Parts: sequence; C-alpha cells; structure tokens
Amino acid sequence: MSYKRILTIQDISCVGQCSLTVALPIISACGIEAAILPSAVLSTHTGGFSGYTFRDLTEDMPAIAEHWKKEGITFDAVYTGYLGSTKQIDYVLDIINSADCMAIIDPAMADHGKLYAGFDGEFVNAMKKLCARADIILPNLTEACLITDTEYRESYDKAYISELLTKLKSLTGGTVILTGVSYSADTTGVLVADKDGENYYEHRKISTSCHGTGDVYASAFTGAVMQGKTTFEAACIAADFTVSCIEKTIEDKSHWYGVKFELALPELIEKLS
Ligand code: PXL
Repeated sequence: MSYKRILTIQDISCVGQCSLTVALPIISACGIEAAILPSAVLSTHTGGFSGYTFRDLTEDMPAIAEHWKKEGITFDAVYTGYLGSTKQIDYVLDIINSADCMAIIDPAMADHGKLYAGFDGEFVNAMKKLCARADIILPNLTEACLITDTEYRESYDKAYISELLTKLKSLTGGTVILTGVSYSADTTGVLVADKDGENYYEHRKISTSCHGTGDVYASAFTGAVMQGKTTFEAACIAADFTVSCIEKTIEDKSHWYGVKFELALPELIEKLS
C-alpha cells in the first residue's frame, strides 16, 4: 500500500486533549502522514474551562491553501473537526473541492443536546453544506439531529434512529457513522450505513462522559480507514480504542478535561499492524 498523506483541519486547543492535539498523534500512530490546517488557536477547549483565549485563523486559510497548490502538494483525504467560523466552512469547501480527494467530516459542534459555546443556527446551516459534500460523516446524536432538523431526544427507540439515519443518508449521499446510539443502560454503539448496508457495533457504555472522545474516535477511524480497513472495521477499531481511552482515565477525577489516549495508543497500533 502506498504511503498516505491526509490533511486534518481543526483547532489547536493548547491544553485539553482534543482536536489537533489528539488528531496528530493518533493519525501518526496509524502510520499515516498528517498535515494540518489549524482553524483557530485556543488556550484550552471551551468545555468546562472559563476565560479561554480564541484566535480565529480564518483569514490565513486561503493563503496557506494557495501556497500548497503552488508547491503541488496533494492529499489522499481531508478530515475536518472543530471549525472556528461560518466563513471558514466556505474555505474548507474550496480546499476539499480543489483537493479532489476523500472528505471525512466530523461536524464537531454539539453534544448532549446542546451546541458548544460560540456556535449558533447559522453555523449549523453552514455545517449542513459541508456534510452534504462529505464522503463520510461522523456525527454524534446531537449533531445528527441538528444537521437534519430533527428533535433531539434523550430516550428513543429503533424507529427514531432509523428515521434519523435515513435523513443523514439523504443529506450526505455518502457513508454515515452515527456514534452514541444506545438501546440499553450498560451499552452504547455505533451505527454504520455504507455501501454494504447498515451495521451496528455495540460496546460497553461508561456512565461518565469524557471530553474529547468524539475527536479521539474520529481520528482513530480516519487513521484506520486510510490504512485500508473497511468503514465498519474502522468504526469498530475506533470504538474499542475510545472505550479503552475512557477506561484508562475515569478513575482519575482530576483528569476531567480529556482522555489519556496516549496510554491506549499501543493497542491501536497493534490492531492496525
Ligand atoms: O472536542 C471538541 C472540541 C474541539 N475544540 C474545541 C472545543 C471542543 C468541544 O468543546 O471546545 C475548542
């Protein structure tokens, strides 16, 4: 298999184990070259810290992309996470269209029924456009509801999820990886709709919710897919890895801001080798 290079576009939260500080090491551990385009630089992520700094890098994006074009730099995939502004989504669309490669979009903007700090309806509408252009989307349930104008529910049945999945498939036309689908108190899972049909991978649910696990999941999924795994295989590998990261963290109450994914990297490398 040829050596793959991907471009990941998301923020740098200097402290907080999310976005680029997890995407880079995880993708590298998967044996894939990771190029980055930082969407913003924050002192910490926005989930639980207060008074964080935020430098929006939207206006740097076109010049960076232009330079890559001049240098003839190409990518095998573009993977996006947390984006800093609505205008940025238009630049990301331009980059994806000119890169002409696989687009993996994690519409990282919400969880537990609520948008992250700083996002609004206009951003959600822009994210719908990006998801429509994607080859693969990885929303959690909250994000899935937002991009399909569906009412978010804490408790639901298979019919509700099936209707949501149908709407997601018609929005993207590509593969849907819907995370956090739980039909019992002790389990949760990931629902994959791809060219092979619909498949559900059920795994252990840990009651404590941990910050940054969506980014850990999407990064491991992207690395595994680029290593040649099927979307379902990659979805399962990423789920096992994320559960292991949470298990290695939950005992340590002082580590509330992220997961100790570093401790689980050897397991991921083992699964991919
Ligand atoms: O993990 C998602 C994420 C990424 N980046 C920033 C965030 C969040 C979630 O809150 O605040 C800056």
